[in-house]
Amino acid sequence: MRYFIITLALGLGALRLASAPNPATIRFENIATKAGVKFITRNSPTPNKNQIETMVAGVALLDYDGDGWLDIYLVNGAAIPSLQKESPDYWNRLYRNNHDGTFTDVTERAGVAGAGYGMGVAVGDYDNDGRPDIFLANVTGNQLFHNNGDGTFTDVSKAAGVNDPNGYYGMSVIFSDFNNTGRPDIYVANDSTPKFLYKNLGNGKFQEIGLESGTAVSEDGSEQASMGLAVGDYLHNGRPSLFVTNFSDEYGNLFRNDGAWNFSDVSYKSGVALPSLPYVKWGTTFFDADNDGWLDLIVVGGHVYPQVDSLPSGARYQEPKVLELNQKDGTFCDASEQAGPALRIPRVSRGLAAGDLFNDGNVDIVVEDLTGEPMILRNSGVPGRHWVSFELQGTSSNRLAIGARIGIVADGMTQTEEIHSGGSYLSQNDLRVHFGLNTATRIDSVTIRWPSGKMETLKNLDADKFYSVLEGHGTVSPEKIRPAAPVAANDKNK
Ligand SMILES: [Ca+2]
Ligand SMILES: [Ca+2]
Ligand SMILES: [Ca+2]
Repeated sequence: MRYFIITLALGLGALRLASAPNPATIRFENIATKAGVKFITRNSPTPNKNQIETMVAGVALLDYDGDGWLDIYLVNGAAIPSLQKESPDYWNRLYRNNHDGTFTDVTERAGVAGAGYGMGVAVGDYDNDGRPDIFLANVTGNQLFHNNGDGTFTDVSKAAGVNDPNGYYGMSVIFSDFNNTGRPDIYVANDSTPKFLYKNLGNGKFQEIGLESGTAVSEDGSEQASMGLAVGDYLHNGRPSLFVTNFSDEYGNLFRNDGAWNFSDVSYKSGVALPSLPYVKWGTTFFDADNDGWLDLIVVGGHVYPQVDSLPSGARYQEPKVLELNQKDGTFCDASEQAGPALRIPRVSRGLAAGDLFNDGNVDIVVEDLTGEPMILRNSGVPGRHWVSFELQGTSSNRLAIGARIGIVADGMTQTEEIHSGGSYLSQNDLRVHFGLNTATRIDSVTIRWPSGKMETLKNLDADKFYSVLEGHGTVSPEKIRPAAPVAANDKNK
C-alpha cells in the first residue's frame, strides 16, 4: 500500500483570558446534509477483502463553471467483481455551488460520472485554455475529462493518450510542471505497480516516461505506507515543508525543509506525531484554520477492514479526525477536542480537500469516507481575524498558474504559498491561494513568482478580499481571468 506523490488551548479559557493573546476557538460543523450533498461512497466490500475496496476515494474542489465559487467533485467505487459502475449509485458526482450554502448535483449534464472503479482525482488545465480539467486515476484505466467551458466535459482519455490499457491500480495523482516548460505534466502513483509520469508534449498529447525518468519504481524497499501528503511553509521560512501520513503506529512524518535539499524529521519535536499515532492516516493538508497567519494541519483516519473491531489490539475501524494548530514556534497543539464534535465523530475517512466553499474568508474541509456519506466541514472562523485570497492566471505561464509561488508581507509577517495540483490523499485543494492575516487589515506587498520565472510585485492591498491577478497585468477584474463559454470566433482567432 505504498505510494508517493511528487509536487509535489484554546477555547474554554477565552473569556477569562480576555487580555491574553487571543486564544480563539475554531469550530467545524458538518453541513453535508444541509447543503444537499447526498453522496454515498460505495466501495463494494467483499469477503475476499480486495485491497482496492479499502482505498477509495478522492475529493476535488474546483470552480468548473468559472463563477468564482468552488464546486465539489466526489469520486466513487464500482461493483465488484465487474469493476463497472453498474448503476448511477456508483457514479462519481459533481456538485455545483449555489452560492447560498447549498449545492446541486450536475453530474449527468456535466458528463463526469466516470467509468470503472475510481480512486484519485486531480485538477489541471492540460490544454491551457484556462478551464480546469479533471484527471481521474481509476483501478480500471485512467480518465481525462476536458472542460468544454459550457458546464460540460468530454472524456478525452484515449485521444490524449492517458488511458491506461494495463489497468494498473491508479492511486494518487498530481499535476505539476516538472520540466519548467509552463505546461503541466501528470504523475500517477500506482499501488504496487510502476508509477506513471506523463510528459505534456504541448500538442494535446502526453507521453508516459515513468521508467526513463526514474519515477516509476523506488530504489529502496522501505515499507512505510505513505498514504497522503501535505506541503506548506508552516515556519515562515520561505520553504515548503512536507507532511506525510502513514499507517497506525507509524507516526505521520513532518519533514522540516531546512533549505539546500536538507530536510529534518521533526515529527515528535513539533508535536504532530503523537495525536494521530494510533490511527491509519490518509487525507491531510496544511491550511490556516483560524486565520492567524500560521498554517495548521488536519489529518483524517480510518482503519482498513471492519474486522479490526473484533481484534484485541484496541484498534477501531472508525477513527476521529485530528486538527493541530500552529503555535508559531515550530510546534503544533492538538485542538481536535475544541473544534466542535464533528471532528471527533469516528469515521472511515480517506480523501480530504481544503477550500473556501462559501467565499467568507474561512477555509473549509471536505472529507470523503471509504463508505457512506462525506463530511462538509464548514469553518465558522474566528471573529476579528483577517484574510486575503488570490486567484491567478498565467500568460507566459500555464493559465491556472500551477507551480506559482506567492509571498506576502502584512503587519511584519511574511508568508509563502504555492499553487498545487493534486496532493493530500487522492484529492485536490482549492487552486486559489488563501492567507490568514491575523489582525492586519492591509497587505504591504505581494510577490508572485510565476511558473514562467517572471516576478511580479503588488503593493498596498486591502484585506478581506478576493483578488484576481493576471500575469504581467497585476490585479484585474475576475472576468478577465475566467474564460467565457467557447464560441467559434474565439477558436478562429487562436
Ligand atoms: Ca463554481
Ligand atoms: Ca482546460
Ligand atoms: Ca493558524
